[in-house]
Amino acid sequence: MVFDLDMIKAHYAAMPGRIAKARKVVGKPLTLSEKILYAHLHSSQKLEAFGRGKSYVDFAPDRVAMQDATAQMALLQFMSGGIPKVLVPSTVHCDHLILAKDGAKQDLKDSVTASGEVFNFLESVSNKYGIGFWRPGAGIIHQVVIENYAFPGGMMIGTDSHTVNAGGLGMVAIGVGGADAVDVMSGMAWELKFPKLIGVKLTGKLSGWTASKDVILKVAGILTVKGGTGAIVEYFGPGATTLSATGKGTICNMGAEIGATTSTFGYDDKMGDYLRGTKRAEVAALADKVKEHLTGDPEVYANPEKYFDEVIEINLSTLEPHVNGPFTPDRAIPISKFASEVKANNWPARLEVGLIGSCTNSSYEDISRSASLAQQAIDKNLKAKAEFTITPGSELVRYTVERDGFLSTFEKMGGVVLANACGPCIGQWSRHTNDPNRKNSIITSFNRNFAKRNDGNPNTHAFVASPEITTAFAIAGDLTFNPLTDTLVNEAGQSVKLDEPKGVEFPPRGFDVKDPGYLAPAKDGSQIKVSIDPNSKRLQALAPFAPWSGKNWTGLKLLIKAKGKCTTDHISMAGPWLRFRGHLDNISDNTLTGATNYFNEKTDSVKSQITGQHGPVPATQRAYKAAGISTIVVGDHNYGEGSSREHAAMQPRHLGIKAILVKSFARIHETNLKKQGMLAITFANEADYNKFQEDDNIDFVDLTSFAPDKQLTLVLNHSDGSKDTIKVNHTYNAGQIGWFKAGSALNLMAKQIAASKAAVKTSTPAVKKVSKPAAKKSPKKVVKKTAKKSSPKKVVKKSKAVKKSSPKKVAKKVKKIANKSAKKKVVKKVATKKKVATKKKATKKKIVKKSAKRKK
Ligand code: MIC
Ligand code: SF4
Repeated sequence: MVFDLDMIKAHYAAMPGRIAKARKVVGKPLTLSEKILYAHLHSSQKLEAFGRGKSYVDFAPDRVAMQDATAQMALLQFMSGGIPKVLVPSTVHCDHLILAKDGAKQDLKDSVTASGEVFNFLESVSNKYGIGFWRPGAGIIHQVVIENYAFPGGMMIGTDSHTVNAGGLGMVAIGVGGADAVDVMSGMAWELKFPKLIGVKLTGKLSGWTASKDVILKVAGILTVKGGTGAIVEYFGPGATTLSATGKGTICNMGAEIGATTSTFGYDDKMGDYLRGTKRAEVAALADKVKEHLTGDPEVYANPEKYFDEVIEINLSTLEPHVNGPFTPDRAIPISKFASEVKANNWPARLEVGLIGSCTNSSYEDISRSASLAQQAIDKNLKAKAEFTITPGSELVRYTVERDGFLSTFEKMGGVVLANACGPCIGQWSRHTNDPNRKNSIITSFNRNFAKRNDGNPNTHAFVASPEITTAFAIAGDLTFNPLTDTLVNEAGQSVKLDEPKGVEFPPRGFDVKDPGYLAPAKDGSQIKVSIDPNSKRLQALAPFAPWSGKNWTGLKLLIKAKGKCTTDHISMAGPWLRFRGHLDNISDNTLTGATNYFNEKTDSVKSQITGQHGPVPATQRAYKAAGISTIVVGDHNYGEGSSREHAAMQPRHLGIKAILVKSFARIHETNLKKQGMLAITFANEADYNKFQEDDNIDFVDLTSFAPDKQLTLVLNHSDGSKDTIKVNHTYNAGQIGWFKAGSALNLMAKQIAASKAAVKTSTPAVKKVSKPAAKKSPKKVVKKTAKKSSPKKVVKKSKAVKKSSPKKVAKKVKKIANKSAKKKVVKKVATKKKVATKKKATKKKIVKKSAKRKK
């Protein structure tokens, strides 16, 4: 089944022309990333040579994906926007809310019971608004996307940081917060700072124990958790074309761990094979026809230093397997040095659990290579010394590897097959342990290993490695074992050695699946009712955040000065808290509970300036809110690293925290804060972090002149009567300042939609006055045009309306106007675009119809 083939066709038809124009304007050969970005400019975005790391640019992504834990908030926001149906192909995937405990069947059943209310909500919202729905058990979002939706040269966004996985099929796929998804689903432009470009040249060929995962483990070691911030990592070179598409996906997936905006690879035969292998031969044939546009220009790859901001070279032939961790994904250790590191750091050498699979590493290739080791363990009479779990990424993979006997091989080795879901990767793991605080080691083929992430235990040392290395360690049960060189003693007391893993990229008998778990939405969902029980503990309708008062802020208290790593897991923990992802007030009770207080080095213990006592962060903040006292959070580098969860921004906002001041932000989190109307600011002088004292009263003295590229000034009034005045930076552009003033991006959007609706009511046709957007057509428009060709009558009827009055343009127009925050003008200007207004409803209906048709 090929989804949205018309959209892909239309995109490929338009891509060469768009790229040629962009090349002319930029004035030099283009990287793949630039080709994809320039080919996806929003219709209202003027084509120019954008400044990397500087220009804010409006894009029109081809599709949106959301997973259950983030979709709840995204869709609650979408519903409040008043748009009848998504205007861009979108999907929801139920994967995060499934608790791993006893094995796939039982766990799925239990989770569907425990989270039925949420799954039903997501299903009915999807049905109503034209969103494809993947049921619990269908698989993990990124594996399902690469198997069904990703296509070379496409652009998508997803409400999960590992959306980047689709780079394995040559997409620019970017993780975002739910509010961004709302923009795209509503047909508005999606804004992104034009990324910098990091080129990674791969030479040589993988062999033996080394796997694709080791490429990204190595890159993470080189670039660290913030080295990719604001950049796209583009892989190329002769080594790149030797890697399978899913191997490329693994590399791109974990690119989220270096903060990269995304990672991607040029289209090659391996991608074509994967498309054909997953029953998308039509897409492969289309891609083949435009293949020179689906990779960087030859001049770029011949002289990468001239075209990328940074270039890294890795020789796959000499690359060693790596193990990264514990507690951070960028502590990269080659396998030859791992045993000595384990000993030198006193990490627990006994391995308790090895976990393979997840969205990062669960291809047929991964599973078959790991199964070859499991088979050896059986053949060589070795008993696995550690527990071992397997998480298939999708039902397609699970069904196929079960059919081909791999799952039973794992089970013979003592492995437990978990549901096709995130499970232990996101703390949805009811781990069998007698002491939840014991110091212990686990190893996974996942991507993240922050403290407490997998099992909530701060003393679990989680290491990340390839599935092959993970399986070998699970057999050995000992982290000082080197599978490449060492022997193990089997049940008969003999010394045996594991041979190199072997596997195949594709199932020799092809992929198969009985029930992929997909539900197409209703063609017309207008009659579907979505109701939220006001007494629900899991779901809560959203109330808009209050707009900015227009005044400077004075007398803010310091809620917490966070020390060191403060990831989104520290700000809004996952695991058991995932159950409240649709209930903002309930989930706010975990706000910042993982952050370390600089003043006492404890987590979830801050001093209240009301009582002088120390207490939990959420309760302290709620007391401030109740007393009408505003607060600020201060933090370190790369604040908000990790997940795309906008809860990490919405919760502080909901609890009354006004500003987050840090040394640096992770990209998605900074945007999420801005979108939710928070003030996200950075120290102009990092050392000023030290000036904050526990009892400070903080004043913002020039917020009333908040403007792009202009520093803000804070006065710290210390309890001894002394003061410090400090400068802070921000990256808000004029539009984003509009979000701040309105209270949130959503507030502003709702205002604009209301204004455009009002204009629809009051205006009369004046077609000729509509100004034509200067730049290119959005991909969607091309789809419409293509479709039109097949029904000539309609072409005549629709062409003007479609051209001039797409809701997208109306929305964009209104957005632009509203950004100037002249409410009166909005109405006036929109009213002069009378044609736009009168045709709006009709056009919207037509588009909606078409997008529904495109769904399978
Ligand atoms: C993760 O891997 O951390 C998650 C859970 O998938 C998150 C999304 C979430 O918090 O819901 C992510 O990566 O964005
Ligand atoms: Fe799920 Fe883990 Fe992948 Fe996030 S990284 S989508 S939690 S499997």
